[in-house]
Amino acid sequence: MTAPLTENRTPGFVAQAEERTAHNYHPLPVVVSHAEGAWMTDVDGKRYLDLLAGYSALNFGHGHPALLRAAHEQLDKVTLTSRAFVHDQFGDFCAALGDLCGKELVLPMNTGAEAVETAIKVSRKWGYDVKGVPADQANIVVAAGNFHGRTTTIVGFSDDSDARDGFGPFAPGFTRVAYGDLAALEAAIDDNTVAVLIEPIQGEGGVVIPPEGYLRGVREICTRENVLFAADEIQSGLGRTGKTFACDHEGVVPDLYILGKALGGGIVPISAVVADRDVLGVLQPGQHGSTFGGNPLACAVATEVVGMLATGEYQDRAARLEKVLRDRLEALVGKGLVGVRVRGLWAGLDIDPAIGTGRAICEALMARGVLAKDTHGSTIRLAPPLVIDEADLLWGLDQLEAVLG
Ligand code: IF1
Repeated sequence: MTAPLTENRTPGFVAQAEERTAHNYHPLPVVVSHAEGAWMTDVDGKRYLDLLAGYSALNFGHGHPALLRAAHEQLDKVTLTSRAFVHDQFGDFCAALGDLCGKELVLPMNTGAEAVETAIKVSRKWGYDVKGVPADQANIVVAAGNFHGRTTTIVGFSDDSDARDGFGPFAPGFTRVAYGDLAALEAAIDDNTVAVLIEPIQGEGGVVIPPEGYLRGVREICTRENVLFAADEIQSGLGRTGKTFACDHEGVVPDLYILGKALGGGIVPISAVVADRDVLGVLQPGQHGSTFGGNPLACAVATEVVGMLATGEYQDRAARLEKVLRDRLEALVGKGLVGVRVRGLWAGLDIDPAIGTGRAICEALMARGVLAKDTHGSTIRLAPPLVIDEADLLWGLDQLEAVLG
């Protein structure tokens, strides 16, 4: 679709997209054509500050030079071999990611949901082969308010009716307990429990941070009960909260790290389950796989991502800017916000319903050149790229203050 830049090209693109796609999203009417760092530019040349960062898939911003360089170099060599063969990017990626996590083995997949499904399969097989759970009797404890992806297994243990209703029947073997409640979690564990699967901070739930000590409690209970602790760090991990992993805030090491989103640098989907040999070693050839899992292009970019995280500079930056974010947002409580939760460069804002819905606030922010996303009801999640300039972050928060005012 081409037209002179002078006229407003957005409506045509919006209508075209709406006409030819399933309506499983209700996107804001902005049509992005370019992006760099924390900024996106639409088809009419208007610039927007990106405070969503692809739901934390763009922790390093749009078009990070080192990541683009890694992608461009690999594009001209080989991009896909399948796992029927080895390739020269694979071992370096697995070693680098395993070292970042302090674990022995890596199982690469593509999407977050695939990695969560992989963690569920591996945990069950570990239960049967190692713990001695009777065949097909394994259960996994999950948290209320969870979001782990959109497959039917995963939505089957969701308590979000939008995500779940209409997609049954669902897989058995999951027990849901209140998030943050260690007594409920302990009570839900029985002899057939093979894993506890939780987000260290719940993203879709609106950046819900559990009580201090919760993650240590989960760790202690799982160790004592011989149950795997599977941490879904797909959104909370890789620098977002000011640490490499959200579990690091409590000094907790899970048995399985489930990673995705930013691992692909905002360029290519790659996810992974990272664990020691006593867990991932339960898999034998032919028992799990993926056409694109661990492909050369994704591994080349992800190895660069891991290298960037190994310096700690992005984590430190998120930790430093957390104070800026927290101070400005907490000052808005009672002035349009009724609740704020902040950890690193990640915030959940509860909008005063009297002011408007989360969607209405996001539309008003869009008119001011800021892009954010509402989650349930009147909560908005802010997750800028970790590379955002402090001045740009402050400008974005100025726009939020103006919209709430
Ligand atoms: C959508 C939510 C966020 C995730 C965690 C696994 C996955 C996700 C903690 C699955 C994915 C995405 C999915 C996307 C919007 C976004 C989202 F609103 F859906 F819930 F971020 F909060 N674990 N989250 O956050 O990863 O398969 O998507 O690669 O489905 O609308 P995926």
